[in-house]
Amino acid sequence: MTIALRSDDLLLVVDVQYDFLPGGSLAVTDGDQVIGPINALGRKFANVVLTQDWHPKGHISFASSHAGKAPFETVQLSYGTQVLWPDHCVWGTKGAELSAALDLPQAQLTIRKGYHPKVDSYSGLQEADRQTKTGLAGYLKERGIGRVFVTGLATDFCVNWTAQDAARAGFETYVVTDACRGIASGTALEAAYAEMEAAGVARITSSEIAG
Ligand code: VGL
Ligand code: ZN
Repeated sequence: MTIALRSDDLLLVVDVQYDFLPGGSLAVTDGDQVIGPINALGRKFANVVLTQDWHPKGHISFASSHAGKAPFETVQLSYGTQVLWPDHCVWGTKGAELSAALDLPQAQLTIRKGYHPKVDSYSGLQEADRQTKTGLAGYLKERGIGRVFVTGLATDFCVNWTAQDAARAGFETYVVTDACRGIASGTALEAAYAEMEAAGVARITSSEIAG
C-alpha cells in the first residue's frame, strides 16, 4: 500500500517521554528507536499532536500506592483490572518530560493524560473508566482531521488504547509499526496488534507513506 498524505491527516505521537526510554523507570526495550522514524514522519505531516503520560505522585496505577503489591501485578479498581507500574511520568520530574530528541517544531498540541489521582488513562482520548474524555477527539473533529497515524510508546498499552479509541471515535486510523515499540514482545505484542486491527485500525510501516 502507498498512502498519499492529505491536508486532513494528523501524526499522533504517544508518550515519547524519558521514563519510557532506555534508562527510564518504565523503559521500553529499544524505545529510543521510535524517535528517528517519528522525526522522519514529522517532516511529511502538517498536523502533529503529542500525548504525555502525566501522573500525580501516589497515582493509583503505581504499585507503590498499593501495600504488598509489586510492579506488573494487578489490582481490581472500580473501573476494572489495573496493571500496576513502577512510579513513572510524575509531574515535574525529568522522566515525565518529552524527549528533547523529538524534532517536531510544528506540533500543535500536547494532550496530557492520567492526571486524575484515582483513574489511569492509557488512551489519549478517553480515561480507563471508559467515560471521562480528554478532549482530544473533540479537538481533532473541530480541526477537521480525517485520518490519524499513531506512533510512539508503548505499542501494547498507550498506542493500542489510543489507536482503538481514535478508530471508534470515527477517525480513519493507522498504527505505524516501525515508529512504535512495545513493553511486551512476541505473541503478547502480536495480540495487541490483533486487538487494534479488530477495532478497525490499519497496520502500516513508514515506508508506505509517500512524500
Ligand atoms: C504507558 C504504562 C503505564 C504507555 C503509560 O505509555 O504505554 N504504559 N503508563
Ligand atoms: Zn502511566
